[in-house]
Amino acid sequence: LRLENDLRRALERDEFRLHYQPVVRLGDGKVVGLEALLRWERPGRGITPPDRFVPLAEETGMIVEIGRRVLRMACSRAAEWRRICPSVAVSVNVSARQLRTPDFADEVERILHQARLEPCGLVLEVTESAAMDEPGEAAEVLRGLRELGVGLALDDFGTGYSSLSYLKRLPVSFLKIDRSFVEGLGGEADSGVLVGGVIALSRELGFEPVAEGVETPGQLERLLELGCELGQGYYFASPMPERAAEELLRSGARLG
Ligand code: G
Ligand code: G
Ligand code: MN
Ligand code: NA
Repeated sequence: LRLENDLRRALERDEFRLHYQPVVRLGDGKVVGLEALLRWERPGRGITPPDRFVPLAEETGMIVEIGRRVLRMACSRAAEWRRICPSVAVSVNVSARQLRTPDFADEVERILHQARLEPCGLVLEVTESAAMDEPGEAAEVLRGLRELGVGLALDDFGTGYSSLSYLKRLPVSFLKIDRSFVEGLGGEADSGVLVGGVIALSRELGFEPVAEGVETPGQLERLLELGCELGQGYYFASPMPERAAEELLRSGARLG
């Protein structure tokens, strides 16, 4: 209850900020996207990461209002950044609860319009379990979003239990390979067969694979061998404040 009140106050005081982690082309380190990651910045108390408050925000429904703020912030940033780097897209994590809001696609459309952002400048990341939850409804909302022209990514892939026939019907552009798979690459018990399988499955379904949690040059090398072209992780860059992300885009620097 204490945390719930604090969250309400945080909304009133506008204490939510976004950090951004670059998504890069693995072949040359070019920044092709930025994933927005929510941070709660409390004066005098430092930064609270999302796993400490997103679950409660979901339970209480506050995630709907927080998520709206997140989308507004990310879309206005994306519109500015596309003037620096016209092909860059910003990804936003969307929770199951938001996806079940019946007019979610209309809201996204409104926010894109207000931010003057082309739909292709936004990618919405949905976890495999959120996409699966009440399959009919989620798929319907996802189709509405897809019709708007926003990109969709299936996040944390491999941690859920999606049926192949269901996956095949999802109107998704990207499949993000969960970092637990990437972790085992290039080490002693190399998980290359597994990751290779996920990459093949992804392409078979028409989804572009994106590797998460790339931390070492060995993992990068194996991902390239396995035909994965996009990724993100500490090896390239950690999530960074808005200002630093903008400087990175302006510099045009390659990462890695
Ligand atoms: O940034 P960090 O690694 O601490 O993120 C932890 C988790 O919080 C990740 O699973 C991420 O998807 C989730 N998350 C980050 N930002 C948001 C957000 O804006 N909305 C929602 N619903 N989840 C987020
Ligand atoms: O669930 P989602 O993929 O949205 O979570 C993103 C989270 O992963 C962020 O909280 C981010 O801080 C974290 N993250 C990003 N890169 C790496 C990495 O290379 N290794 C690890 N362990 N975590 C990472
Ligand atoms: Mn994500
Ligand atoms: Na993820």
